[in-house]
Amino acid sequence: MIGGSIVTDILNRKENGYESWLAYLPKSEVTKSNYKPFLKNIVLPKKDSVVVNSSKEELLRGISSMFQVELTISTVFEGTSNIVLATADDLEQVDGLIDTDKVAQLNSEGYLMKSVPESDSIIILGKTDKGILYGTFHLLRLLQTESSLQNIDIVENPRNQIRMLNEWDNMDGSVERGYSGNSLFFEDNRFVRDWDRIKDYARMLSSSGLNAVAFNNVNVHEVESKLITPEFLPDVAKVADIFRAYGIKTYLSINYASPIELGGLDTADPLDENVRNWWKEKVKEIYEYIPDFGGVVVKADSEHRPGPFTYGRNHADGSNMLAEAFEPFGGIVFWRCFVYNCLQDWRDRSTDRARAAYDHFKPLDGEFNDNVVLQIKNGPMDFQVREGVSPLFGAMPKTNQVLEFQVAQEYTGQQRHLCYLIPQWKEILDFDTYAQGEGTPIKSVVDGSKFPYTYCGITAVSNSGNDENWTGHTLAQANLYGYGRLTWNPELSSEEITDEWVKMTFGTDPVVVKEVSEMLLGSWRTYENYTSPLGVGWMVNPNHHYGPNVDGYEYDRWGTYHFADWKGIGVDRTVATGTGYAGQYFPENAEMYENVDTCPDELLLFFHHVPYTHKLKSGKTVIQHIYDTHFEGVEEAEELKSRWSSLEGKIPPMIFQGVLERFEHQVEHSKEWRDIINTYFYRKSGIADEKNRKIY
Ligand code: GCV
Repeated sequence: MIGGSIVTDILNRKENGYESWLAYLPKSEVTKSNYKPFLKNIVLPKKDSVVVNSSKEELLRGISSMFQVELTISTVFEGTSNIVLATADDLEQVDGLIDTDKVAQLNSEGYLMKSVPESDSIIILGKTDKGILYGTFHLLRLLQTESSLQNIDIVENPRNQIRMLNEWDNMDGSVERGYSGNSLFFEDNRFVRDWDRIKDYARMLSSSGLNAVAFNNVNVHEVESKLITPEFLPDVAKVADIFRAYGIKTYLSINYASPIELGGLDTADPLDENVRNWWKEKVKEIYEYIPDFGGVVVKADSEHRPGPFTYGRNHADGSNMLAEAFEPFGGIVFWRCFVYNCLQDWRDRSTDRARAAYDHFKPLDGEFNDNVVLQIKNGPMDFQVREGVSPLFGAMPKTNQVLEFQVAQEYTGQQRHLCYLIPQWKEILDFDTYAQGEGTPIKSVVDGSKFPYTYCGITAVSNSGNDENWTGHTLAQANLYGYGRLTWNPELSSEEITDEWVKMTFGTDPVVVKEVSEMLLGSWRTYENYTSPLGVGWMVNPNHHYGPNVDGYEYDRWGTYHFADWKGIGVDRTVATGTGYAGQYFPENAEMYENVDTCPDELLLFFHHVPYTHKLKSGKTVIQHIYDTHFEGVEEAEELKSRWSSLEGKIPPMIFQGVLERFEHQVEHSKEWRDIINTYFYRKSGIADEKNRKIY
């Protein structure tokens, strides 16, 4: 009976999305015969480690599931049909078969992969065991996507040093902005009992290329503050053990006021000697439990969180104080730049939320310690479906930076709507900042190739939870996978990443690959079409941020996030007549945005207040654009639903049904968006739809 239930469990897991892109779907007989010559034995490196063990386990699991072959294990490379796992210490095993110059090109996470056709073997050689792990996942991906193994000669290094996820998990088990169940880490103010699930999560993250996780919410409340105390550090260490085996470092978000809340001090002033010493002792204690602890993430002076402003200090004072405590242990302090006064009266045009991060941080360039990294959201507002990019990228050459994305779909459909964000992230990474003249895209700032940063890379708010399929909407798994892949290599195209994900998750049936890929790739534009127009953003219900409400956003009591009146709409952020935000960019971009004629249509209302009759470059008026895109968006949502319906029988039934239900909701909800937005602007402007469609 027990055996029976395990079998059912595994079947369920394949059927309900739990196995994600690591489902290792069984291959057809023809495919098997192509690959079988390579699949007999694994040769292990001389030096064993937990990471090598994870690589071995994954190969055994993947190959047995796809090919029903049980690999043997050896330590010597001889005969044929070997998958050779090696590090730079094992060069004699592969003598003459690989180009040693290429080994010199590898960084500590890089690997080379080479096929040896004479002996039907594949060599995966990492500079360290981490390279072996990433190379193993690469090999499995080639098998999953049915790519040729014949003439492989690859050298791979991750482009970004830090490739991180921020989980916004609370210890009561809830997840802030979580749309896929509860926390994977906590329940009832303690750690979960299901450590296996954390291991599966680590496998998923590592397979996509990630190497760092901070697993509690950046809003650190009373109980979470205690994560850095002996009450919880043993459990933090357990999570770190699991992650370590997959090449992932563990970080925590901390409460800036911990010296008061945990230490009984009467201040958290960063220049106070007692506070500084308290942190030094605290950090020492953390490292006694977790010797390779990564460091901390800090949200300070933002949305009611404490910070150095309370003591008349700035953010360099606050972060450097922590950085000093972490420095002896090699730890990093991620200091978030999401600092703004949410209670501000935005009617006063001399202030602008979009300006806040730059205004606070730019003047401090050069004042941060080497182990402080500024964490900057991709846009100056807050993960809207469309907004400008943050002008801080490239503006602080002497200060480490990481870019922060949001994989969780807070403002992009909350994982009930399909909104595949890889194309959005590509646009952001490719955006030319002009920080060092033409050709300084954001990706080249955060990968550290333009400025001598000690630490840099990309982080993101995770979209996973304890729903069976991890992400609520099964197709939202593609955002998590794609985030990792893009972070590893920002040069990958959206199409390549999508193709991989679909094949790994649903198999290689060309109809499924074509349909699902096209659906994913167009879905961001569709979502934008029926929600907030032309970069103006927001227009959501207060607090939970789901569904249309033009004047709803809780920090906008005066309609000042769009300034819509009977004549026009948009926020004037020009230097000439507005908030001056446009002037925070380097001159080429500043000029482009300043001028209404050169400002791209999709960001027009982010930078300019214009009459509804203003003509866009497309030739349409703003008001007609609003009407048209909202009607089109609904039609596109309907098409998504019918394309998905056409795949019945080709997708596991449970996943098919779950996704279909979400599309049914998306269609209805897109109509609500269309009607509320169109009606609002029809009534404000009094201008009729040229096409005479029904607007109430
Ligand atoms: C974790 C937005 C979200 C908050 C989030 C905050 C942040 O305001 O709505 O839930 O808090 O961003 O990034 O800190």
